[in-house]
Amino acid sequence: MTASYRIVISDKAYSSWSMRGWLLLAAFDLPFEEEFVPLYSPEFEAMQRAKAPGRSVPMLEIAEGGRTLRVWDSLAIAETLAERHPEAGLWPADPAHRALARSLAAEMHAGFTALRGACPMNLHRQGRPRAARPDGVGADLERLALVWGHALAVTGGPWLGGAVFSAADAFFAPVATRLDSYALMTPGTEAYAGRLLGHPAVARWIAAGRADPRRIALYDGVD
Ligand SMILES: N[C@@H](CCC(=O)N[C@@H](CS)C(=O)NCC(=O)O)C(=O)O
Repeated sequence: MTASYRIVISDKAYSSWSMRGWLLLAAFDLPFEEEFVPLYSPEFEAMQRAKAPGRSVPMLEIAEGGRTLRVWDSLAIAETLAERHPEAGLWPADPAHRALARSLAAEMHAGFTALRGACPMNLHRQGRPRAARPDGVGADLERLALVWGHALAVTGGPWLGGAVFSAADAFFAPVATRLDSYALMTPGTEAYAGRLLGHPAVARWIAAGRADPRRIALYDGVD
């Protein structure tokens, strides 16, 4: 049975969760269409009503056998695509590396709240630190260096799960953009973050985000 994929996403410059969902298809060469819904807009609210009970982006729509399955939440999208396409390599083949990659993606999904809250993704911002570094950001940067360093040492890199880019790397891609945007690179994070920013699918998203003229004052106004 042939399935077709559509990923519902928001502004490429600002929607970090959309970036993760999109990468889970684009970085693994899975064919898909995009549906764009602007953040903080009546269209977004209409999408939430039309596609309830899912209410957030990214949302993956799978059209198959005359019905449409909807999967919202980036971690659910990763697991659904990995299950449907074992050959695509969303998770590493080695069980130990796979356990590590899953742990890292889950920690990213649930954590790093200080960094995420204080430094929202904004691809229009480059190399400009916050006026004052909010509490908790330093601890999140130390944690990043620790878990990235551990994964790269255990798997041999250059990606978190080993030789091949996996869903764990996709989950951290928006974090790498924040390190760049807010000048937060550290000796323990800059090599891997730089590699991540240079990955072809990641670079494609970033270029599209920077080229998008729609600006959101809430994020552009961060000091
Ligand atoms: N846990 C969700 C978070 C998704 C999320 O918060 N997306 C934001 C946009 S970046 C959103 O859709 N917010 C609207 C809402 O939650 O009502 C995921 O992993 O996909």
